[in-house]
Amino acid sequence: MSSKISLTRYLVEQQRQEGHIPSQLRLLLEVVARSCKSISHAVNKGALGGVLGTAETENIQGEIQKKLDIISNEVLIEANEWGGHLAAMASEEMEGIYLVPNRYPQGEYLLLFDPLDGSSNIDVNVSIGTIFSVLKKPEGQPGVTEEDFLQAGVKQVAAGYCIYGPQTTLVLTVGDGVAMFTLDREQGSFVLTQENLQIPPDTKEFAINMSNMRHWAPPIKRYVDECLAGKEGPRGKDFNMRWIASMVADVHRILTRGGIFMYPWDKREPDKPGKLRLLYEANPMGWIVEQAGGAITNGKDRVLDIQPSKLHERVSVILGSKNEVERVTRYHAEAG
Ligand code: P6P
Repeated sequence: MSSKISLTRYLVEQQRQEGHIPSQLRLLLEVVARSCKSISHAVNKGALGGVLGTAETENIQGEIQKKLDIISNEVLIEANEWGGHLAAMASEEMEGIYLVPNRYPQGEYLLLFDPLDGSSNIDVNVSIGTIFSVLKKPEGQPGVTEEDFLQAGVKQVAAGYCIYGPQTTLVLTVGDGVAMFTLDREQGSFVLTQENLQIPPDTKEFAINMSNMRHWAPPIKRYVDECLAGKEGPRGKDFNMRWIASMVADVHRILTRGGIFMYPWDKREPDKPGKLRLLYEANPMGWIVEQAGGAITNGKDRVLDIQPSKLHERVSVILGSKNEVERVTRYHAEAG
């Protein structure tokens, strides 16, 4: 009988073999995984749990919060604040950072998360997810400030997401490839179901919100027009299109079978580089994609090299199959 490898065993073996995961980081990742299990339980209850609909409040992004946005944020805060592995947290749902209360021991890690990405899909029963990123608190100065969170994506020590779909699946990297764990509801534990995921370098599937076409910059328009031209066009092959409006679900598909995901700059908000957030969406998803052999740029530069200037910084995102991302980047360079 093939022995099931739990998340705990996987992390212990990673710690033992690769030295990638100090004990404090392993503990942190297990607490985050348990938080995702609780969020999955609340999401799966839906109307039966009275958790659908809006909370009549706005988050820092000016977006109306769903009840589950707030529940998920609270689950992550309450589960992680007492363990002694964190110094502070930052969330898409909160304006400022959350310092671990003095009554608890302080740790050396910083946890950033989008507690429930794709909220517009909650009430229509389409996959949503939690995205998380772990940084080390900079050495030296006592206490924690927002500045400590402003680290480039290459500084991450762990990144992952949990998708709440037909299965609840946790996807994780600590810098040694990408592993996938499926929640075994009978055991109540995440079981390793795939490791060393690899994104095919080529694809016939692109993901973008086509309703924004008239707002795109020329290089994006050129790339999508060529995909739409199909085998009679310059690409010489037909393309398929997907857009789930849930980054976690689109990225999960790309990790599983390849593809390119684009949320580019557009002229609706010319002073903003894009819609997605750098610290708790693009960086964790970008590291996972790179660890699986894919690529992520903002059209010009590698996203993980970007030095953040503020906590809720936004960024243009082009990620997925390496050869397609490089093509889009080339089109930006040719456009000057
Ligand atoms: P649009 C969800 O709100 C999100 O941040 C991502 O998960 C998703 O890819 C994108 O926004 C969808 O945006 O403009 O198509 O609704």
